[in-house]
Amino acid sequence: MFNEEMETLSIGEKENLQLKRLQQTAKLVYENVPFYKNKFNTNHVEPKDIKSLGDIQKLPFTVKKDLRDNYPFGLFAKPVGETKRIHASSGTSGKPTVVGFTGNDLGVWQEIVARAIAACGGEPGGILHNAYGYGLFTGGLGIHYGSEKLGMVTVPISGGNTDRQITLIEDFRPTVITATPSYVLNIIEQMEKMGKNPRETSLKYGIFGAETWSEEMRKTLETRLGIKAMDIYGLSEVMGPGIAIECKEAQDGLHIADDHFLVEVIDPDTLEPVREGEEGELVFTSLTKEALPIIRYRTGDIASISKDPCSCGRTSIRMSRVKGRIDDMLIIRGVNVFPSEIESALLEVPELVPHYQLVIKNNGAMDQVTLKVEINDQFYQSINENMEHEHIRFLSEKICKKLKNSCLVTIDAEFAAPGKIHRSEGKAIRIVRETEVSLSH
Ligand code: DLL
Repeated sequence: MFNEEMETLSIGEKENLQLKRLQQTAKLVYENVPFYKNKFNTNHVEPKDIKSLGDIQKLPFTVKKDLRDNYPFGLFAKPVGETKRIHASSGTSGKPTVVGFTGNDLGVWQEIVARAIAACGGEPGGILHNAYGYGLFTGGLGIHYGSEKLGMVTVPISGGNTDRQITLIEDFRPTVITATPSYVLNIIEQMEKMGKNPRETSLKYGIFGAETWSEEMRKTLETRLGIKAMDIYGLSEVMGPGIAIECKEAQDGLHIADDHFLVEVIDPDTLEPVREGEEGELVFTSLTKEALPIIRYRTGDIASISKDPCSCGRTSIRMSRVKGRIDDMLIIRGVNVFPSEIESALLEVPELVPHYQLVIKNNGAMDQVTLKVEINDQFYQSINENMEHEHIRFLSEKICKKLKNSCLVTIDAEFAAPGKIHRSEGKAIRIVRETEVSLSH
């Protein structure tokens, strides 16, 4: 069904396999992608120079801009007619980044997602409710085919239409739900509004990712939905969901599918590797991809890796939860803060619900940031729906102190009444320019 053997290879066997595949990949791109041939030549490296895994450092990095500059198919190693499917990510500006898959690539992707779902408790014959968006985004279809490969009955509900999601969860009785963590929170709240108890559904496991979320958010979702929640990581440029997955046994770091992807962690400023366990930017090289093999792709995601064995028995390298994207790091009076750190602090304040946005007023060397966060219903009633109430001021002081203690920054907090902060149906938007604040009135 899925390749358990690969998940428990000894380190030596794994490294032999990785080296062989790395050499093949280097040859594939050198011979078929002019962009890489030029870059290899500039670095004075040829595929035959890759004699050990450490030699990967001789190879050039790839960044998102390289995909954009070669839009749409310029980095493909196969004629587009020989591929089977195309996905794309919209990005914030300019052209989307386009990625392609051969039949073999799709097979590998299915397998790693099937492995991932199995690691989280999914079983053949069980029902999986897939609320990741279908379409060019890799979340929906990526999970879909992996789930089918595992033998799960797959409900392709996609994101949105929350009331219908709730009806189908009640009627079909799935055991696994897959969605962004922010959208799951949205579903939970809607259930509660409808007078239902989210803990009473048939759901047992959640597989959440595609956006940064904190350990505290995990606890919140697990408690409110009565499930075990696991983190799934991936990105379209490297493949899609399933590059790494937490196991339900340990819930402690994400197992990287390192038979298919080689990971490095670098200092984003010096581009030098950091020591094992230290945080840095994740960099991935695909080892088996055919349509769009990718060399040393700088993800922009901050995490660390560990080679320590996991209690579940898998031997793969594990990565930590992603702390955030380098682009999303705020520098507030000289202190670096990620939205996920602010989220962790907010979740400890009982008057709040974790719907928040960080509004950047001035994006120069120093960010001026205002936190917009929603208060919960109970608190809203206790202040008679009066947002000028003096308890709001007390709450503001309390949050300021909390953020000062836990994140070492001073951030002004503004409050929104329940339901007033934009709800996501996919990836939540946590950082907004002042002109883009999405408070609905
Ligand atoms: O988000 C693929 C995916 C779909 C992953 C469904 C997991 C579940 P992209 O749209 O290309 O692909 O966005 C990739 O999303 O570089 C990270 O910044 C972020 N991201 C993905 N998974 C996680 C996660 C999909 N578990 C970008 N934790 C990545 C934190 C994540 N950030």
